[in-house]
Amino acid sequence: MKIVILTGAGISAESGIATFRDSGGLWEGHSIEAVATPAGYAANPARVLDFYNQRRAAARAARPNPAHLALAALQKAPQHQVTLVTQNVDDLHERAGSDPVIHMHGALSGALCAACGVRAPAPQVMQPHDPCPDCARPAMRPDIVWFGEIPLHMDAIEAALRSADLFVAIGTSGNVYPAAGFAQMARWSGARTLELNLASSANADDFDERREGPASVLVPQWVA
Ligand code: BJW
Repeated sequence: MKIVILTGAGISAESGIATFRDSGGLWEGHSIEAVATPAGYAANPARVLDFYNQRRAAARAARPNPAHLALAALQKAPQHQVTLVTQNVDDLHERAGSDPVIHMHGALSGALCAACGVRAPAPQVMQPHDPCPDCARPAMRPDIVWFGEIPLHMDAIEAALRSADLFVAIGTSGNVYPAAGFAQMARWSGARTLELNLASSANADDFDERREGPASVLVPQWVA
């Protein structure tokens, strides 16, 4: 079976990584415009880098939970072809053993030169005006997709959605596009759609089946 899985912040919540829109989530303590837009970065790079430096440290201290581990096991099962797409910028899927993982919103482990476009590993602590290892200009920024920027690997994701038999969304609120449109796209192409989430999402109507509960319980149950 061809399965496309989309994960969001909810899958890493039980590893201790804050979500965005839940009570106590990241957007309660930070303005989206200030820390997750190119304009916010241009206005105050130190504030944005501090936000991502803190999140890089939090992700490093976290460990994969049973939901990440179950998906890694499913991806290895020979009877399925699993495309794992995550909106998350942590590396908990990789640390659970998943390979490949499509990071459509970038990764905390990466840095991107805003001048020449070269990608490089991010230092644990990024500072304003870090020099590019290739062109030497002081233009390194987090390799993260901010609002108004184009998500990564869209061609590969759309191809997988078009041929999927099953689409599964795990721990994502369905508020941010284009990811929030994937269930509908997969459905139009004939896939069954399943949502695993602690609570109802904004696009709950796009799913043939919904199961509510914590990812660390629901995902291993579904994979078994
Ligand atoms: C649990 C749980 C547990 C908790 N177990 N579950 C008007 C209409 C339509 C679109 C737009 C519009 N105006 C602007 C747009 C586009 C815009 C957009 O969508 N805006 C909306 C706010 C309306 N999108 C963009 O700008 C994107 N780019 C784009 O569209 O380019 C055009 C283009 C597209 C395609 C092809 C060509 C061109 C870019 C979006 C970038 C998003 N960036 C962020 C921040 C950067 C990454 C980072 O810092 O980490 O990405 S925003 C933030 O939201 C982050 C996340 O990846 C993303 C999604 O959040 P997620 O994962 O859903 O988390 P939460 O917190 O929202 O939800 C958590 C869920 O978990 C909840 O449902 C809980 O119930 C659940 N949960 N604990 C299971 N234990």
